[in-house]
Amino acid sequence: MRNKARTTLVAVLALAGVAVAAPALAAQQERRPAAEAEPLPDHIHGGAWPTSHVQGVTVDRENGLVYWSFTQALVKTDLSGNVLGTVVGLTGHLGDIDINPADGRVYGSLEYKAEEAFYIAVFDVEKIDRVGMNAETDGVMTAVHLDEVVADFTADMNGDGVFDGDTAATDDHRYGCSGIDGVSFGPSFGSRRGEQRLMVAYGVYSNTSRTDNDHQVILEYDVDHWERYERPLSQADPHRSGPRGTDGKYFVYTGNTTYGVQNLEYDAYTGNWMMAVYTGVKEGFPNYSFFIVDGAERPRRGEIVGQPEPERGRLLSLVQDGRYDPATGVYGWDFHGNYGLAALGDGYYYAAEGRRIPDGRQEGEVYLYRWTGNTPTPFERVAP
Ligand SMILES: [Ca+2]
Ligand SMILES: [Ca+2]
Ligand SMILES: [Ca+2]
Repeated sequence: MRNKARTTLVAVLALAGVAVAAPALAAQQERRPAAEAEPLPDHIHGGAWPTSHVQGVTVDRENGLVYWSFTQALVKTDLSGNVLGTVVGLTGHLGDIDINPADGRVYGSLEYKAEEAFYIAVFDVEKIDRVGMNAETDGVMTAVHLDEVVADFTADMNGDGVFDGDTAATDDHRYGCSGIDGVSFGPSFGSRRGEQRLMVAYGVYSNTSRTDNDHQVILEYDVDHWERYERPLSQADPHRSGPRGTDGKYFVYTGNTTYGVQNLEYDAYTGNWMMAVYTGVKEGFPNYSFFIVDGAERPRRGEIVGQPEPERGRLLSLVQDGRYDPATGVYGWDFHGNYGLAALGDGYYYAAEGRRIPDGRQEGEVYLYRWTGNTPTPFERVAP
């Protein structure tokens, strides 16, 4: 990365007519087109905010921009961490985010559990040009409601006529669904060159006393015609405009985790889907912190094991590498990335960290990693 920065600088000096030590021919070869993306820094600080912790990051390499989800705010910075604007006033839970390559907008999971309302928030990020823009009234955010999530979240699984609400200590919530968090654009499972789809992963409550919560659940949506559903969001009166169904629903057997897939990220470099979680606590499972879904393998129909009534669905496979637990057949790795994970191309990634600082605000930052494929941790930090 540093070498690249240096060669670019040499090229710029050469273009500006400044004498450089390199021979003219070499300098010419080092010229890069104007659209060449800025080099990726080893570290970017996303600021400190009066919010909960950082939940997701996504990078617009072409324009040198970074977007940060801070649970109640979306923050826009450049690659040096200079704040260019924020969207605030979210009273729900903004989770993971991703840029839609087709329209350049940022899509994120947004939950209002008490209202039983679950959305994909769509941020018109080009319009974010100052700190403190309001999510409801400044025309920078719309939302699309996901009925499918409500149906599973509110399912009265023990049939007692009562939905127990936002609690892990219940048999309610189909598949243990606590809402949604991880999101990523990428091709349909089993088709690397397919059209880009939005994949949305469930949150799953941690509960060791039931067997129907051992899968990650991923919903697929074709967002090409979502304009018809997009509405500004009034949080006091949450709308229900969105698609009835999904364009696919998939299950990945990992064992129960604590709140499901925190960060979902399609990695074009490996062609696989990465899932960073808060580890599970169920005995009998390896409780890995990081899973990778094989993006090349077509989903296969099979039993979604552990359900109260036998149920079949479309199952995805974990990449058969890394750590392995023979008792459950689960593969996985050790890595964080559950506060933010952005695949940058060419085997480079930003992984986020965050913490509360003494004045009560939450700071977030990312470090640059490169893929190694090693076990137990398949990434190494570029700068120690
Ligand atoms: Ca119930
Ligand atoms: Ca999260
Ligand atoms: Ca993501």
